[in-house]
Amino acid sequence: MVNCNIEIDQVVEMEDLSVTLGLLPNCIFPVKNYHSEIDTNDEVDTVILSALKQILESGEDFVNNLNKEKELQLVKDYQPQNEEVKHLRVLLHGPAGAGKSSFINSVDSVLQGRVTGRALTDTTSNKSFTKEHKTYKFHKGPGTFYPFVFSDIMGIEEGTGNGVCVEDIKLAMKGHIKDGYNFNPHSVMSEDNPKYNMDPTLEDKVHVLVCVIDAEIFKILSDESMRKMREVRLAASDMGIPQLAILTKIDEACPEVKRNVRNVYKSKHLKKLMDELSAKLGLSPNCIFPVKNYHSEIDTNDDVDTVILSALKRILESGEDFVNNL
Ligand SMILES: Nc1nc2c(ncn2[C@@H]2O[C@H](COP(=O)(O)OP(=O)(O)OP(=O)(O)O)[C@@H](O)[C@H]2O)c(=O)[nH]1
Ligand SMILES: [Mg+2]
Repeated sequence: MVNCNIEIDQVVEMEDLSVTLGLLPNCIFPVKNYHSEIDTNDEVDTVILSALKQILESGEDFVNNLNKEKELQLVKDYQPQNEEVKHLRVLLHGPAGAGKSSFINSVDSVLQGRVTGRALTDTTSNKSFTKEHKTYKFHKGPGTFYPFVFSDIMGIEEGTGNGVCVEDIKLAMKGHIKDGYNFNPHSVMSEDNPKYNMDPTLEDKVHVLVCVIDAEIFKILSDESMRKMREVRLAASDMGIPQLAILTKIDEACPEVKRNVRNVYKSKHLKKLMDELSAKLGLSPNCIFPVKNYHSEIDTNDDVDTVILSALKRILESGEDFVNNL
């Protein structure tokens, strides 16, 4: 970026300067410095501020990108210390439509460096779209995978006979549910079901439980849905499984974040939402991560990658602690 003084009578074509300097025209700012004035004035302030704002934003982009690369490298280098565990298993649960499948796609997108959509998502229904238990591995290179997997399940819904049965989530946590099992909202999986895993290994069992919840609707979730989520949480606590939460759709909940995802940690509205969610779920605020999923984007970008990576990093750290203390 060039801080270029342009005399009023000296007409400098920005395009020519851009060619001469080899910089894009939007990286060049015409500035009139204070040099002989006694007082400041609004017009001069405005051109100076406009250049300063861009300078700061470019610096922030650079620092954010360094952070993103650092966190991405940590994820790429991650290997469970416990040699009995080839991969950590992360189970996502939460209300229907909260963004569980989208979060799996978002993690995949960050790791692949392009927007992917392996886990099918749904835009219209308020009933659970995901119906079966499915494990997602993430490609690291040809024929190799990251040492963590995500399990996607049916969403929690209000009322009996709707959404996943809480008892089925408990079975999933214990590793009893094989991939391809179609959840039945009316009845809990029985031991004679062919998809019932009688003898789960350490890798079939869940090492981190992540509650995925939509920032837009969690305040109006019924007491019954909250009760179901609490029951899952208490069962996980009994099993010693670490728990985190992801607050999705922060772009819809906060206009500042919609404008720029980087405002996520500055938004007072979001901070308030996180505190409320913390009280509702009984999870401490530092276990709740605001996330904007990739849902309509064509390309990945550093800011969205960064919020997804911070959540992913904490998920892996929690799982690592758990498997090291078995
Ligand atoms: N704006 C916005 N939309 C999102 C975000 N995350 C998910 N969505 C949208 O929310 C809708 C539901 O997302 P899903 O990922 O299918 O939700 P789910 O939790 O898997 O839902 P079930 O499978 O029905 O339990 C889709 O239309 C997504 O595109 C987000 O962070 N921001
Ligand atoms: Mg889903």
